[in-house]
Amino acid sequence: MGAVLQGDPDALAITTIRTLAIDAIQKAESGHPGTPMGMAPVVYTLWQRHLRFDPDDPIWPNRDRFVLSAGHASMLLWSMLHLARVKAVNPAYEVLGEPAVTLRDIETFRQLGSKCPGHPEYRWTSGVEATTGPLGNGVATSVGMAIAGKWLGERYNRDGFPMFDFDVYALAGDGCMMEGIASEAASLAAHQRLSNLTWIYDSNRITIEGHTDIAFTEDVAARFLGYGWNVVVVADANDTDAIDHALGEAKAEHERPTFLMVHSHIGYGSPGREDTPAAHGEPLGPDEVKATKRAYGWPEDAEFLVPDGVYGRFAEGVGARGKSAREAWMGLFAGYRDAYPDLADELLRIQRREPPDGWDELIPAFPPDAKGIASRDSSGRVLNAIAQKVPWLLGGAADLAPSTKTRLTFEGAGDFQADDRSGRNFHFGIREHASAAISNGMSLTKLRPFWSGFLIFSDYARGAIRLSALMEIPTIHIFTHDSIGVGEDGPTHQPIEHLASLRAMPGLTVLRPGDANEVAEAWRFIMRSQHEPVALILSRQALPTLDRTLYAPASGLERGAYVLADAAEGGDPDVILIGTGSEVGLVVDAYERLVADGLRPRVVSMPSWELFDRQPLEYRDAVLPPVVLARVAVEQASTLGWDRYVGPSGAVIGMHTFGASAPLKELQTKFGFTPESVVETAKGLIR
Ligand SMILES: Cc1ncc(C[n+]2csc(CCOP(=O)(O)OP(=O)(O)O)c2C)c(N)n1
Ligand SMILES: [Mg+2]
Repeated sequence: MGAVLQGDPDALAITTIRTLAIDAIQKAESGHPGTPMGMAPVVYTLWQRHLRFDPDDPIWPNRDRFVLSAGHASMLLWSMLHLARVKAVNPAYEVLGEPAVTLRDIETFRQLGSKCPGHPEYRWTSGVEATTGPLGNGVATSVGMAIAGKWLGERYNRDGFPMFDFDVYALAGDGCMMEGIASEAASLAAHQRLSNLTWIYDSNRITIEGHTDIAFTEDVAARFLGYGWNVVVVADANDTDAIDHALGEAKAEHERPTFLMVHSHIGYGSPGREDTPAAHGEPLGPDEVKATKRAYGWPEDAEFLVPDGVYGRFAEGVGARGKSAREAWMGLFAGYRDAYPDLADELLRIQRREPPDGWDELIPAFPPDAKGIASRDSSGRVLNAIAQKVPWLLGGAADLAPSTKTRLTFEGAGDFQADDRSGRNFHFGIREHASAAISNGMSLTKLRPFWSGFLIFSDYARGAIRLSALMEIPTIHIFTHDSIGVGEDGPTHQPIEHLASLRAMPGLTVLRPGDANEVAEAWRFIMRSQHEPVALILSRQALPTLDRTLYAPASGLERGAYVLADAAEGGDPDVILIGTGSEVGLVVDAYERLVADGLRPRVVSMPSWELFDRQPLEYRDAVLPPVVLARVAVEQASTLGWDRYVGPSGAVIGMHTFGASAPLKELQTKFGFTPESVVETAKGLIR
């Protein structure tokens, strides 16, 4: 395998990174060689001379993080993980002896089963800190990691015990810089003075359609200066000493995040492709591969070559530094455990994604109340009850906390700011997409973050919500003002298709609790989830708190749907009314009217499709007996998808248009969300 090549060992290592990328992409006949070729020296210098990352334990809590925001350049990361001999970790967080990425994985880049997929996939390949590819999201996620680093340091560091002082690095391209989410996140990172954060900007001035002159002519460095970043420019990506020096400057900066702008050449070294858009996303082609290897002084026929000494070079650099840093930390932790057993216990629980004992002790039970309480309000109360017991449950809103009721109000909750890193209330600003991505970054650092906004604006955050689902991380997305129930604000603020679109997302659990006690159960589910993001959907308007001595207990929520009220003994119901969220109270009202009319209705509260779909068939059939075809679902939202629960002969009372600006009562009448209309529809179905 190995071959003796002469030359500077760092230069050999850098060319190995470049040629592994070139060969893997050529063999796969797909991929993005240009940026691995251009940025290999930068990433190599970062890892070799600065990154505190132990390949033998890639989940060590105080490791520096490296996020490849330019996810299309994945071969750069695969080469690094392979050459640094990073070890695999299993889902139980155990480090395995085997490599995270083998040469064989690189040879099967982009093929089914390879640990080297097209873009970095968190969970799939150890050493990947975040799933990236949707441009801009990686850098925004890195802001959440840096925030988490500051918060963890404040809570857990003690004199002589710097348990958390890690740095976060993200590599971004022109595309990341153009995306709005990066601007949102950069603005907040500067406001928060995240000096532990460095973004490396690969300024190669090329994107897919051509030179950036066609669409991107702003002064990016000036923009970051304007945000309040420390801006450092490196004129040549191949100048490893200049890169080293710039990274040192980033490290020495204690007030601001650092924006390290590196001028580079996409496809560096390829005689025919350098500085062209073709280098971005096409294999070089067999002839150009050879020509490029010749230009590098590399054997032109060698493929997937790792010359003798290259693994060793990585081991002496990132390997040795990472090992000694981790070992020192482990020693520190042993002392910390003795001195601060409670804090050490918290740290271990955080790593295992386990809440503290007694986390649910303060959750209130809500007494029956016909007037009721808005689910945003009951959620705020439950959240505060849990957060008092779970110090690392923290978050905020995109400038809507007074409306979303997510503020933590108990003594000492505080506001997270540059001058108070212990605060647990976050002001994300009016930046929904970044709010979700930053929360993802906090969750990837094992905190338990929530963020909130109006359901209508979940669209703005959708890219990052999707990544939380793809990564299987338990980010808590809270959305209030869930329907036309918003009333006077009108159609711009009334979600219609949002529930359907969130339910369409694999891996995201959508919870729309129907009263205050279902809200409490929703939070119990959320806190038990370790790998599952949720969208918690809450009302602005009051919802009656059901009398659970008359109706079934709210604990049925954990099964997604449950029989809330049923026909008297003696056989199947003659109609099933299904409601979610604010419509549960409505169907209960209709139920009482049908009972008074001598009929045998059943009410099913269905706060979560996803949880219900997971139940065994037996349970699902018990809730929705196949013989009962008369079914009415009521939801103030798009009807899309409800046919699977009501069947071909059922009915759905839902929204088929946008809403309107008017008081809620008038809207309910206009759009048919009245007990009379539910009763009439139900009666029409009963044969
Ligand atoms: C949000 C998003 N939009 C579009 C794409 C498709 N895309 C992938 S790479 C790319 C161009 C990126 O240019 P740049 O960041 O400069 O990377 P370089 O070509 O320099 O490697 C585009 C448009 C994407 N991955 N994500
Ligand atoms: Mg570019």
